[in-house]
Amino acid sequence: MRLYHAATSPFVRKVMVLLHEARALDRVTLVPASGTPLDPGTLPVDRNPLGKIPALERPDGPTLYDSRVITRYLDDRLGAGLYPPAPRLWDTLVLEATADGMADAAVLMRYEEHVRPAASRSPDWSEAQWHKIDRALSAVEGRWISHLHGPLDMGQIALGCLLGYLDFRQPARDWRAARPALAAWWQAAADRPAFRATAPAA
Ligand SMILES: N[C@@H](CCC(=O)N[C@@H](CS)C(=O)NCC(=O)O)C(=O)O
Repeated sequence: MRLYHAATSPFVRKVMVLLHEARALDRVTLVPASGTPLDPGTLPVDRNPLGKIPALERPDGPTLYDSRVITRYLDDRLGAGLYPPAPRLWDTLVLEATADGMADAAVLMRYEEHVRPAASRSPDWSEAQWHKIDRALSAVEGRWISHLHGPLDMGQIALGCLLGYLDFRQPARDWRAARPALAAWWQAAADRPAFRATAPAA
């Protein structure tokens, strides 16, 4: 299998953490890819018409894309056990969707602040993306802490990837301030070898 990869992407990191946890890194060749909506660069637009990574070339069918599709596929193929049976599955999927939604907002902020030409940037629009993240982090602090302390699943992994991305790209925003339980969870979880080996780097 070939994974289109960038070390800064929170979505690619989800796939990499899964591969580490499943001890299956040797099953995938990493293909460096980078670009933006304004300049797709080496993003695999011929493999994913949306021009986004991660994308996974596989031997048994067309290229897969969207991190949630790839992680479901690899979990099934590798028997990683990171999607539990229902009914816990529904919580895992909602947590993963919440974390991915925050990552979408954080990536849009990054594009707004660093890719869009300076003259047409909108601080209000960026701030509106941050509000989504802020609201969702408070929802996690309010209702997801007991799930976070259960068995490792893709919801927790997606959340860790998002929190790592916030520390990497938005260090001035103190997301920990009013969220002591979430901060404590991430401090411990970030020490897992799979998270340590995949921390974002410029
Ligand atoms: N929903 C997608 C989001 C992937 C995504 O936004 N990837 C970013 C990198 S972090 C990207 O490829 N951006 C290029 C673009 O938007 O043109 C997923 O879960 O895979």
